Amino acid sequence: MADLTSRVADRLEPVFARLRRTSSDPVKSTRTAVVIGRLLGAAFTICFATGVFSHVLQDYPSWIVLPRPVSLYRVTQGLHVISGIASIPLLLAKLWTVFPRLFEWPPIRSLAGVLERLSIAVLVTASLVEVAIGLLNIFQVYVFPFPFRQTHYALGWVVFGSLIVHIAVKLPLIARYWRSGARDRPRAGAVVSRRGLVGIVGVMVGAVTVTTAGQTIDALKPFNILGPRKQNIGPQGLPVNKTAMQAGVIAVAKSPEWALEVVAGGATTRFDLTALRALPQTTVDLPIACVEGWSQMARWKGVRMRDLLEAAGAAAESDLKVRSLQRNGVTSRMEMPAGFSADPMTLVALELNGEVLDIDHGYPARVIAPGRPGALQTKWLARIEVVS
Ligand SMILES: Nc1nc2c(c(=O)[nH]1)N[C@H]1C(S)=C(S)[C@@H](COP(=O)(O)O)O[C@H]1N2
Ligand SMILES: [Mo]
Repeated sequence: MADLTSRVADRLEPVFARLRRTSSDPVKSTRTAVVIGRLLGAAFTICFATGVFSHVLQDYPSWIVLPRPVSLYRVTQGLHVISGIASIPLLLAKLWTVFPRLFEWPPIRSLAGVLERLSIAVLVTASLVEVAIGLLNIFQVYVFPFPFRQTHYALGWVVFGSLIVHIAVKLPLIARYWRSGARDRPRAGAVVSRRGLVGIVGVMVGAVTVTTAGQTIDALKPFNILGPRKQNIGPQGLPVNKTAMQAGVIAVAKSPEWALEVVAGGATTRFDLTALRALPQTTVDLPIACVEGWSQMARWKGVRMRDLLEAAGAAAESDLKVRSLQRNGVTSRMEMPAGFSADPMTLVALELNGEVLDIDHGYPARVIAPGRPGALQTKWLARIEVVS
């Protein structure tokens, strides 16, 4: 057995040595790994914090009602997707830099060394899968056989947890090579200087950011080449997440029989469009901020949720269960904590940007509330039930 191991090792060592030599480059130094690592660490930290925030908000916790500033979620989710996209070139550059270390010899030196390599394997794998499924989600490709949000969230903890372990293990090196004066190896013969490399990575980060961030940052709108949803493009000047056709609601939404049911204390009150239009109308400016990273401000007009609840004999401040005409899918139902139902900016909207709601934006009536993820701004309302 020992004989076999040493024979395998004898064969493997020159292979590793060759791979190490061909993949090595003076620019792939510890200092470079630290320089790119700090940028990647910053991007991952922003992405993780905003991601946890978004995940928690989507579970309608009544203990976290944050309606102001109205664009808070727009900013945090914009940052989530921007930092996630920016982390992709950083991650690739980091892997390129440390790749030769994969072929260090001997590969197994100590138990601590094995554990460290395992934690790096987890960090690398989880990071690659996390950014890949995140990217697919931005492009609305839900091909994976698992629920996106829960998987992306769980993996986020794996990435962040193993990142903390990685940083802790590498702390002495990080401290030594943090400052720009730190020199590690002579750099003659490098394919590119460190400055050059950081410059190239910077240009790549800039390019992917500028060509996508316009889906949420108004000033970058003209450069939004890759973001799938374009600001101001769509019916009534607003992008559409899912059309009425895709949701299978055209006939029911256009039916003259339509009426919004408000269920409170065992009694059901039906409000048809005429009844809704007869209630006091309020206009608010509120953004749609989609989890997929696009967002846009819009002007909505309709009935305040609190006014509607009072017209149905319920308290303005009520926990609600909201149902869409749409039959299936997570967006067909939504819960609204009392903190939002009582908010003077929360509307059952009937109009968008000065016109009767387009069918794709939720005609005859939709919810629009301040500071909530787009996925909770339910379109094609059918029923609002007071839970408590
Ligand atoms: N019934 C229903 N409501 C819905 C959705 C949906 O698919 N079905 N999509 C939600 C999502 S994810 C977003 S981002 C917003 C987008 O609103 P818009 O399509 O009017 O721009 O609507 C939300 N309301
Ligand atoms: Mo969304």
